[in-house]
Amino acid sequence: MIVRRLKEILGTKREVKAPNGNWTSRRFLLKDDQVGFSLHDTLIHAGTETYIWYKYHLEAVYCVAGNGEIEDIETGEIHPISDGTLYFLNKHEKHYLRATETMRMICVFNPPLTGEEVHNKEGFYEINSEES
Ligand code: 9YT
Repeated sequence: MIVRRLKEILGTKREVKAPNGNWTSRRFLLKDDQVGFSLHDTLIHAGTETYIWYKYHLEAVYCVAGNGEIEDIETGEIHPISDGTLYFLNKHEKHYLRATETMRMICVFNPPLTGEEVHNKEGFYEINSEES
């Protein structure tokens, strides 16, 4: 059994901040934990807009606090997000994530992140295809 608490993650390598300051990701489970996915408690900071395209990952996101919206760039659809909203990027959708009020999101990635990934210029996390 693995038991971890947020206070044990804060200030360690498992707390990853976006270089542009838009989000802070507290990574509870990573590839090394060998559970087949990674699980993060992520804050999307108020007033930010982030372009994201998870080219290699599937991501499920469940909002437990705050509010904002996600825009599917291809369709132009905008979905409001608040406590109790789940979205799942099952088609690697390019999107904008906007936070009106800081959003706390529980994020699950498959394949799992390995550690300290941040978005590259194209908005995705690199992957080492030999590893996964
Ligand atoms: C919801 C989302 O994709 N936010 C960006 C950060 C990412 N989820 C992470 O690494 O925790």
